[in-house]
Amino acid sequence: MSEISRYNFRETEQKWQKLWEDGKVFEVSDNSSKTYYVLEMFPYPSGNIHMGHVRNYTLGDVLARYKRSCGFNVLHPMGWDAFGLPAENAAIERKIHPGEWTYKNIATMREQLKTIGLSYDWSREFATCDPDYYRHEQKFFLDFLKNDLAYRKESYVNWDPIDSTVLANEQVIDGRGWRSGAIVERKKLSQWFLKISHFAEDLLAGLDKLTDWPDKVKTMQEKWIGKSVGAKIEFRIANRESRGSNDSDHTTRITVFTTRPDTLFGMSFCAISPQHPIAQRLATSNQQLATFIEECNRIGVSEEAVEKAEKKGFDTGLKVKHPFDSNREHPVYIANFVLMEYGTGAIFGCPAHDQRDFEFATKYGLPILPVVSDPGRESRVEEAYTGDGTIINSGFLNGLDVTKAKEKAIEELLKLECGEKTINYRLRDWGISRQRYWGCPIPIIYCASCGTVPVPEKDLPVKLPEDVTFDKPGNPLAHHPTWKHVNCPKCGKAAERETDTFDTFFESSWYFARFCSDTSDPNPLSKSATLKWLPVDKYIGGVEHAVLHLLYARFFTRALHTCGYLEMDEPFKGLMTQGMICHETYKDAAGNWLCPEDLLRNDEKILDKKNGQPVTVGRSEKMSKSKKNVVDPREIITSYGADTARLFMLSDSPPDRDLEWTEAGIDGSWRYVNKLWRLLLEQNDAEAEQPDEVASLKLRQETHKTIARVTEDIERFRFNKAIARIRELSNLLGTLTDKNPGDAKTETVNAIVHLISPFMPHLAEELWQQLGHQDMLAHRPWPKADPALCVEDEVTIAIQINGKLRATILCAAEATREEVESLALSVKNVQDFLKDKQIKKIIYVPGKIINVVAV
Ligand code: ANZ
Ligand code: ZN
Repeated sequence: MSEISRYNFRETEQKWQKLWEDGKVFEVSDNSSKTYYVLEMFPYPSGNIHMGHVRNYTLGDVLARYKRSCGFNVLHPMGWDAFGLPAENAAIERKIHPGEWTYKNIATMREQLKTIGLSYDWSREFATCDPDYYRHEQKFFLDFLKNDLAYRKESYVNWDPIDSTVLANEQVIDGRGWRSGAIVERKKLSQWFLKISHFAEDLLAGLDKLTDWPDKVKTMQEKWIGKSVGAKIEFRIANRESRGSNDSDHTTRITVFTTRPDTLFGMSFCAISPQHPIAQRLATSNQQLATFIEECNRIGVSEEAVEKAEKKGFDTGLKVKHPFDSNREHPVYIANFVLMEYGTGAIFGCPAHDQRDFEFATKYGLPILPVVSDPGRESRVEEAYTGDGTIINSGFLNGLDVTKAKEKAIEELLKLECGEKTINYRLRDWGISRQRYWGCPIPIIYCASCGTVPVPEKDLPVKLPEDVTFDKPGNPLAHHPTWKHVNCPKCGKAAERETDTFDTFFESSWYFARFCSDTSDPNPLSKSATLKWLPVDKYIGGVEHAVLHLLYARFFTRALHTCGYLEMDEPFKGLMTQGMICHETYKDAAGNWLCPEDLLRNDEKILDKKNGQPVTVGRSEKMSKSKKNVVDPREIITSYGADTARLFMLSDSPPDRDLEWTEAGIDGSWRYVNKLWRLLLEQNDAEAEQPDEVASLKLRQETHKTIARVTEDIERFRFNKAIARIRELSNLLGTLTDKNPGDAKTETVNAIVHLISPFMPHLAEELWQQLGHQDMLAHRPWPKADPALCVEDEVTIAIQINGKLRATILCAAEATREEVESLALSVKNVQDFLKDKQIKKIIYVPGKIINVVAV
């Protein structure tokens, strides 16, 4: 037997990475129509890869490699989501240009990604900050304008008065700007919007067809779209100041949106938003009211902030008439909990059946009249009843149930011409203007004479200027001495560019489609290429993108379809959301977080390396810099190799679950890699003897069953199970010491090498070569299981009745409990014994005994 050398992962991994790259092994070919598109959410080039990236890309890589070996023409590209705020922060903090910082990071991260051995087609790589990429989205924007899918309007934003910038809702923490700490204000700004609301119904209906998406993501999108069926009701203002004949609707009526027209008789007030036109008008002549509105504006614009704030109202003195009873009049309040951006910006309040209205009515001493019978009324205190019931105290609606009463109320409103059925969506149009430098410039010019003028297509791209400074707060594009000054494309007079840039979600809304064509293609989206590749067969990424990114991409696909660029509506056929990577947390005696490297492991004890003090071990949490429980993938790959890291990531838990990173786990994977190396090469070395027929058949059966199961497991994204099955087969091979299965061994060895190749591609290629094969494993077809060798084993099961053996049956070893039970109960002898008895319980010992307890 020749000496088997130790597995040298460093040399091996580099060797194969180079061979794959030099041989352009993973470059997509155009010669096969059997296509498969695997895509992982592309990274933001922050500087270094983290474990979450490694998991995400490894999951995609397994699928891509597997599908390729199944004969698919696989598209598996990678690029960079390269615009964004961190680059500007780096510019401020380190005085480095955002572009330079970004491209440097891309170079670093590209090299780091290459050490993982991912089967990307790097020829399609791009960064979204390349003018060659963003010029296309400037063109899309112009097309959206033409197709009435983009518009400009004044809207309220969260404004940070210190950084003089708009903040996203997520950047407002406890009412303060996340960076400056300044109290955030509401401010009215002119912003560009994309009309995602135009597709609200279609985006909702489309979810039903996404059968290969996780339910939780679909539910989140459904909630986000937030369809509410209800009614619009117009209330006449009873005591308005007379203004003569040119009264607008705003001075004579208040229109509300309600989902509960059945509760109209329980109404006790109307409330309008502080930003409602009536409120604004009244404030011009009422200082107290103006102050109240100003206070409301300080809450910020997010629904959450409004929800949390104490409910407050301001009585306008106006009264509205009840539509069903002209004798009733109700006060009109301005209330801080009414959002201008939802429905009509006005409500009617029914305190008995809405908790917020209840609190409001209690605070301001307004009547609380129940109109839906409440079975638990006696016990309910200080609480609105929101359940179903029979309508009471409601004139012509009395006696109806809630659903019927809603219909009847709407019928009546229609007759009275003061209301109608309506559908409202929570989904708002997407505000895409950002007062930032490091984003795609919005291709618009403002001219004093011509107004808003789109940049002519021939002048695209509108490129970002290179010479910018970050020494002043606010947007560097607005400060730039020359950039924004242009001549109006229409009249030629001096005009100014839009200095806002697109929200960075704009870039990630269509990158998957750009990957379909060669980067040299001057068209943004080639029809034949997108028809060939889209929708993406499997999209893999974090569940944190369940709404924004994934919804925007679905919207963009529809919008680009409308504009004639694409032929389909859904971008992602299949979606897989991976779990997080977690790790234990550690704190020193003073309560400060400690990194895993700061620890000294002494027997059972864990001590602080600095001072030998005991360390408190906390629960496992998502790896994060703030808790210092991160493990750097670069270190893992340097000390164990990429395959070991991949193996651990894939085998520890199912892809959609959280993964617990442990040193013991990575060590275990390392040992298995080495064991497999020796085991498979040893088998190859064994001398030929007279084979044992029984052992041979048994091994062949196990091998083919494993092929079948692993194939099925990969198809179903059960990578951890697939690996467990391969381990079982390799264990079996390792225990075949006294029997000689002959050639079957070679077949098993080859199968194992093949089956591990999507998971541990370097190790597999090297083994394949060491076993004497000339070709590359990446070019070989996936092994096929022989069905004749996959028949399941049968087991004999004893059937007992009250503990006494009455019969035996033969069952497939894989049979479920239900199958075994029904088979057992169908046996004649068993039926005879049970004839006059009643079955109390059936106890099943899998694969052995079934005991029927009967009296
Ligand atoms: C009267 C009423 C009576 C209501 C009742 C509820 C219960 P969803 O389901 O989320 O669509 N509403 C309408 N517009 C609003 C706004 N701009 N800001 C704050 N609240 C608003 O909720 C619809 C309900 O939310 C509407 O139905 C309205 O209150 C309130 F027993 O009208 B309801
Ligand atoms: Zn002009």
